[in-house]
Amino acid sequence: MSMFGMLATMKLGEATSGGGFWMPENASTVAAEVDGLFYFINNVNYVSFALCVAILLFFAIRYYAKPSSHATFDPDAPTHNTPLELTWSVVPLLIVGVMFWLGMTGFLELMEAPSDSYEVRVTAQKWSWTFQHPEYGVTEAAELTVPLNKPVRLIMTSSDVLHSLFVPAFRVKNDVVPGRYSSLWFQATRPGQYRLYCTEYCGKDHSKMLAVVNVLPEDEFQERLGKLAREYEDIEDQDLPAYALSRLYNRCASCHSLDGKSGTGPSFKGLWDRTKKGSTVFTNGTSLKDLMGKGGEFEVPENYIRDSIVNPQRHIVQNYTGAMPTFQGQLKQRQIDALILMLKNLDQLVDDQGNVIEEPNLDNADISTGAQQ
Ligand code: HEC
Ligand SMILES: [Cu+2]
Repeated sequence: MSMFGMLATMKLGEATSGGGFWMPENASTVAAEVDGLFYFINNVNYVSFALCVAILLFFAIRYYAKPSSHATFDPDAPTHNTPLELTWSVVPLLIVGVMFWLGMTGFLELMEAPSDSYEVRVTAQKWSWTFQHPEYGVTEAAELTVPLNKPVRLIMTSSDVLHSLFVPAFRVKNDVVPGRYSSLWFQATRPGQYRLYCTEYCGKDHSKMLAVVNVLPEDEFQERLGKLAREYEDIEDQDLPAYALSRLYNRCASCHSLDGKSGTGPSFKGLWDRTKKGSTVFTNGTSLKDLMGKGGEFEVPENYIRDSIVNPQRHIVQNYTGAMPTFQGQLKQRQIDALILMLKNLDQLVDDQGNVIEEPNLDNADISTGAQQ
């Protein structure tokens, strides 16, 4: 056991799995050590604070100059005391040395992922997280499924600005930087769902940049990822719109509402009608109508939607900016089709307020995705 672990088990604090006054629940192998060091430093602070105040009060009272007494100086009074000075220098030095040692070894432990770690690629973008599992060919959004009791290494990058990934229950955090890779590792010790935050202010909807870490026992984990890997293939065409709404829309939700309110991007409500009519106007003054029809850029309106998802910068809708990231390579063809069908059948999937209808009636759903580009 490392010194860190020893400290934690010495019960210097209340590092229980349910968390304590200072700390949230803990669910990773390093959490007890991090908490142990935190409580150690905290307790040293309490003791030294109490000691300083007590000595201060003692001297203030003991040597209080009464108004009647004249200040007299005793030329033989002690001016220094070597043992005393050594004590108050060496003891704190040792304590601070212990803090440094524990902090440094713990830091090094956090930096170096075990070589048999399960790898996940993380992409941060305003204002969502995507998690790719190369071993399974699965991309998750807003949810990260990981195996229990197995080291997991996140290899992270950002497609826009600086973000930071933080899972309080695991006591791990690292910056996610555009144009380079950073990494993080943890080993979850308890199954369950834990909050994942962005902890670097990254713009307007930073506070919505949340995800859940779903820790599953190894066999359930494999089953779940296997299922996710086949999910969009196995699904009936008829069910694609509902699939897109429940499984893919969370990647669009931070910018596109379902209730008609415009956000960073236009609301999805009414988008299909507008697209079909070609009434959408772009920042350069042209309208979608000019680009549609035989020989045009988009022969069918479905292709405009498809292009908006993979080439969002090509045509920018009036009153909006080019804030949309491309989903090229992140969504499979069939998933993009599913999104198109979701937009086409949105009226059947959500009510006027944008609330998801529990059991939508899609018997007459329009499930044609138009010609492929
Ligand atoms: C970071 C914010 C953001 C995210 C996330 C985002 N979009 Fe967008 N989207 C925009 C903005 C801004 C526009 C308008 C500018 C433009 O045309 O590119 C837009 C435009 C669109 C349009 C064209 C709208 C129109 O009125 O013609 C479609 C379709 C679209 N997005 C689909 C999606 C889908 C599907 C997703 C999720 C898979 C998604 N977007 C995710 C910001 C976003
Ligand atoms: Cu962020």
